[in-house]
Amino acid sequence: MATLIKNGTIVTASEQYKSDVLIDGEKIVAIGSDLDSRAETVVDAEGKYLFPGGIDAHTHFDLPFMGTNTAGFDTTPAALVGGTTSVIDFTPQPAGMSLQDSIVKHREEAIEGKTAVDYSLHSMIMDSTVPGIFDEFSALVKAGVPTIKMFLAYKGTPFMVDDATLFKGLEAAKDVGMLPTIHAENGDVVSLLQEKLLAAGKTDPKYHAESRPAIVEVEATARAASLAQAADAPIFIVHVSCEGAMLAIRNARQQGVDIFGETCPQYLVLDESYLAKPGFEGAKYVCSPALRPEFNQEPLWQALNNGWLQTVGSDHCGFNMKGQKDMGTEKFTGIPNGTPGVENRLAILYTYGFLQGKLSLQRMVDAFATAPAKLFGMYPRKGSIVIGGDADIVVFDPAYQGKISVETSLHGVDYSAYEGFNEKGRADKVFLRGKLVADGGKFIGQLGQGQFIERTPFGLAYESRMKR
Ligand code: DUC
Ligand code: ZN
Ligand code: ZN
Repeated sequence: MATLIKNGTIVTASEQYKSDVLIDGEKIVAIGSDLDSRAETVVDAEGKYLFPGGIDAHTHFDLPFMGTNTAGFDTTPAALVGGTTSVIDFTPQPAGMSLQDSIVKHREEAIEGKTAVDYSLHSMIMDSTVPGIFDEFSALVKAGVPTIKMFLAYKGTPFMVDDATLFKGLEAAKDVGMLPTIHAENGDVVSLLQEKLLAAGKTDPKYHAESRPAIVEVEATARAASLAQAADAPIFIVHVSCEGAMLAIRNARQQGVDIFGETCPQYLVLDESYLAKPGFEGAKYVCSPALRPEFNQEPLWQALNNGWLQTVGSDHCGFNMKGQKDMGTEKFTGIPNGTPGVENRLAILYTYGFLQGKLSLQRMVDAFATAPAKLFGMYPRKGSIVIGGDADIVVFDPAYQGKISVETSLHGVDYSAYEGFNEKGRADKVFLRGKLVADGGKFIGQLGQGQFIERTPFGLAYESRMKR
């Protein structure tokens, strides 16, 4: 079954040009002008951009967290209508279970037969007391899972690792070519600040930001970078929320540390004033790291446009206000941390980045698709529009004008963090491995169509960089 997309403007991380694209089965088989083919389906993309299907390397579907569970993989059509065709989800590690068994369990129980997007998994240490946990890394790499998350926050839960564990993890990851990804906040200090605020009767959602100020993120980011340098390991810092943490990454990189960073749409367009909305509404915006004072947004856009931060992930974490966020009406520490956003990544980057002159289209495509594909071992199968690659393509209509609303969202959560935000341009048609799965904002695929993506180890790229 062949599809010809005619007259679109292909945008890659390095260029843009008008061209036709021929898809046969699941692959892109030709790119060129005036392609003449007997394709069964012809799509006229005159006046539209062709972007590679997005890769959201930071999602939490079906994550047990803070006493409840996030929305599951049956809500992944939200990703597709927003132009994201692959996600890399963080795999929960049940207490006492090995990392490998956790991967098998997450796939079998939460994902297979349910997911609409292609997916891969990061391993995630949630119980570092499991014996031999670092010895498992090489088996994870062999199973196509070459990334591991470690948390420097969430004291009092099994998530948080101490510096010794972090250092051991960095060394073990490096030895097998894994890329460690780090949640960088100083969990000890956050815990002390939380206690102090609650003791003073400061229980509203807005105190979430006071309990985890930017400096605790800056300190942990700089510490993680230093320990990566000490271990001679590469490192990827997730959800960079503030100028200081971005500068810590940029400085470490200038000193030769192989460090990379991600920011998220919420840190680019929302600020800490949202946490102080009337009543309990601020709970919608309780995520960690916390939303920051607005002045941090410009430096984050600048960092993306200059390549000081490489990727944008959503940190999608779908909790309802009713029945989940409201567990924290008495005190902000009871509010499950996280915001939904898997549907909105491209909309925010295009409308508030490109159209406002903060991000070139090339940098946008890189942060949205190509850089995550390269860093996380999915390139060139995913992440660009190339002959031989999977036909994951977004036909993007720049003329569309709308507004983001929970009413039209597919994310399966009872609010949108971007309610009322303008959406200029949108993913008009989305192809996943050659199949049209979203059309005009509607999901027209099937749950269960998503496939597991085995990823290659970062170490392959790392070694070639080191030999330069
Ligand atoms: N931050 C969140 O906001 N939610 C889940 C995990 C995390 O680190
Ligand atoms: Zn995190
Ligand atoms: Zn996260």
